[in-house]
Amino acid sequence: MKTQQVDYSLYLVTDSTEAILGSRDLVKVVEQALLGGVTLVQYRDKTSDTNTLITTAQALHKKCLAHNTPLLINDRVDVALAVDCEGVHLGQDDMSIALARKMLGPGKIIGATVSSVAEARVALERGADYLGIGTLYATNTKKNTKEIIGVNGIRKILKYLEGSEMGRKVKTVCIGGINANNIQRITHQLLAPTPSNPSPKTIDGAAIVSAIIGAQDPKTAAINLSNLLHTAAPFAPRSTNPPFWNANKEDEIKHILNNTTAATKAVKKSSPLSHNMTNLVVQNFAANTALAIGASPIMSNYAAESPDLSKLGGALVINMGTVTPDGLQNFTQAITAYNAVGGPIVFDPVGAGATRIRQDALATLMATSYFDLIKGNEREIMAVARTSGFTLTDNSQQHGVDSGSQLYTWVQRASIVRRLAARERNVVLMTGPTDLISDGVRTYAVSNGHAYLGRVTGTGCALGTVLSAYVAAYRVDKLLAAVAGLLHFEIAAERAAERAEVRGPGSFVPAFLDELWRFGEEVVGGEVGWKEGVR
Ligand code: 3NM
Ligand code: MG
Repeated sequence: MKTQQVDYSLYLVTDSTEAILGSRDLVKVVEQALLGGVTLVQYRDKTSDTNTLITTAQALHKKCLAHNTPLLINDRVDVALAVDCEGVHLGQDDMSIALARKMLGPGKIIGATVSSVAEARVALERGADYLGIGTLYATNTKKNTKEIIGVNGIRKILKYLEGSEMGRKVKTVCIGGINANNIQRITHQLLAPTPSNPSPKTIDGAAIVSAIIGAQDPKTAAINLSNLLHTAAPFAPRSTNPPFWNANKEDEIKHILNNTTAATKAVKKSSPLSHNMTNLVVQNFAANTALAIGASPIMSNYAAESPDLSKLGGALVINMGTVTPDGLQNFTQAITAYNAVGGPIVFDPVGAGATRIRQDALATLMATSYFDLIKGNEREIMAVARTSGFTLTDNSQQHGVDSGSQLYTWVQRASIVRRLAARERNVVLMTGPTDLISDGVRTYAVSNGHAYLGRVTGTGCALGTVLSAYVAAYRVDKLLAAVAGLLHFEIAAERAAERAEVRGPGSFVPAFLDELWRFGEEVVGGEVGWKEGVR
């Protein structure tokens, strides 16, 4: 069995402990997993004596051969030699790759655990056939994991590997805490093509212990994981594929306006559900805003309702405005439900970066969720960008949840918005006097709006609600759905402020709701533009 022919996609790593295997027979469990479609097996047993290791490895090898699936042994080169299986997997404290290669010969597979670029470099130089990159997420299966590196840690290593021919050739799997809830998001977000790099290096597979070995029915678990791995994530089709990459601007403007008009019609016609998990300051205003644009709001912070709500064709708003431990748990539960059905999620990281607690909440949410759209002011989006792994020079902490003065130049902001969207494979909106919005390829600037919006509490959050209705109702193009929602909101504010009876923020509010309501199907012309150098 040649290394090149190995299918790394669904890589089963075994565990013989009471906590995961229980009292079941490992060989039978692995056989079920093979029937379910695992493509590679690693026998990992940290406690049994050598004789048991060899007997079990022999039995496992027989089953694996019957399914034409390679068997690797964790750590024990001697056991691999004794049963003449297909190779070994070596941790950082195990035998060196060079020595193992000498003992096993060139035909065997040698894999190495790596957690950093430095370790990846060494493993590559020493001739590892594949890298097991981890620890992705915290796991109960391996207690002495060195570091939780998350999707960003994996990205860094993949980026490093992309830099050399050997790196591009080496196979990679990620490991740690992978299960049916997160496997599609992980593969979706690790593959983030951009126009300059349409096929970036990504992982070749997912290495899994407890989600298969610990499953009640390992065969069904493997079938399910394999299906998830081989079908696009439910949210993937809405990651836009721009038709106008090389088009001229006039055509592009026409295309934008056709789509935004259609999106506004779609919202009015379908009255999409906007499920808001939002803070107590803005619940009333956000609900009124949703009603005014023709959407159907439900304000529910109780996640137990979300499996039902997620099936109604609407979208979810996660607003971090008044975050609490309970709230965070409700958020992740609801996100899981919407991600599972591909229901769009708008994330509003209110006050992100302002406190340690919010920073941690942001990190948790970013690590466990796919958000279709992230919206925030400059500081919030910069905090999100840092959490996503960007190194930004400015470290000034955010003081309140209002936007404050701008810290970055226009070009820097546009560049971050675009790169963040490309990395997260979603849409990112940075609000400000000029709003910047991008799907990682197309980046637009919208300069509509009015200063009164900054004098009324909850307008930013209400914008999140509007955007949710638009991405729910208009699935043709996620970016343009969001642009449409943004225009609806900002232009209604302008029209309201121009009304004779509006004397300040107080009288602005009812006028704004009126204009949101009246904003119709008229063609909005000449009010959207972009600047050179951003695309
Ligand atoms: N190695 P589960 S994490 C065996 O980080 C192993 O190198 C890891 O188990 C590493 O799929 C891990 O149950 C355990 O989370 C993964
Ligand atoms: Mg080891």
